[in-house]
Amino acid sequence: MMEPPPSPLPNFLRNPNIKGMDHDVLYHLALDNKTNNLKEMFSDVKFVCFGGSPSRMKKFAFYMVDELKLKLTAGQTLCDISGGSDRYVLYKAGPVISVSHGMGIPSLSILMHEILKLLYHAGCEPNQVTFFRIGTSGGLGLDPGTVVISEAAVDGILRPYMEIATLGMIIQHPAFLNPDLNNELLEVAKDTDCKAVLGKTMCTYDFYEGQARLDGAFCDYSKEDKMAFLKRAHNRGIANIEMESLCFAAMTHRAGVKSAVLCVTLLDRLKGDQIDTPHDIMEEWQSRPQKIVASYIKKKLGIQ
Ligand code: R2B
Ligand code: URA
Repeated sequence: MMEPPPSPLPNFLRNPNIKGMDHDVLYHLALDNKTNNLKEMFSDVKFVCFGGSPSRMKKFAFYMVDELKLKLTAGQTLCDISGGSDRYVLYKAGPVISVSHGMGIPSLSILMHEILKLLYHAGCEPNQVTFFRIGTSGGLGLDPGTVVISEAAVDGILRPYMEIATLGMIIQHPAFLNPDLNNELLEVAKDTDCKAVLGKTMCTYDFYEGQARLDGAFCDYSKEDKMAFLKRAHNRGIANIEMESLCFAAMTHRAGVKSAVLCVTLLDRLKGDQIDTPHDIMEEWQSRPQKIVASYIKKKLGIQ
């Protein structure tokens, strides 16, 4: 595996324009730095947990309230701080933000810009905050329900960078994740009832053709082509396939923020394409990355 280049000096923002703006609207989060006292609201944030689904991230926020033994007084509940927008949900449980990112790189990328700006306005320090993506994926040769901790993220043709068309040019942003954090997460996972493995993650721009499915609305390849592609990827160390890890790894690396991607596998893509596991089993599987991250956070905060 390629050695990570030295992380750039931690800095949520690499944009001099923001410092010169006295009003900054985080449009998709329905927050801004004038109406909202972002320092008061968020300066104590130490962990930001991202996941695709709004309801899953709401559940995770309440789970963290229990795990961190936070006291909600009678009549109090957590509210969606971004409730003024229906793009993402954002909850805060003590030092933990739980936020939904929708599906795919474009949706995550918009959110990531606004979360990094939010933490900047709140006065947080990049090297004091850790980001997690807790999500779902299709596995390669793994029992469904296994959690994959991504050691690297690559695109659909196995390249370790995210490409963004910027000013008419393709700019490549290298995607790197933190090996020390991954090892700590693997250790923590051993104390849970969740099976976790380290592996490379393929991040695609599409769920169907991008992931070599045979069951999309279009399919111009054979089952043999599909299997040859997936087996080739598997032989090169790809353990799972999803749709955001590349952006997550690239943007956190660019900001100098420590991050990890933990995705449970919902099926073995070497055996099929359709996700038809009963809802209750799937719910339990989806809680597994949450359990590992919650244990890690508790350990860091010294909570038993
Ligand atoms: C995992 O699941 C979603 C597609 O079903 C996508 O957001 C991803 O990465
Ligand atoms: N998410 C994906 O992107 N792919 C899968 O196969 C399952 C979940």
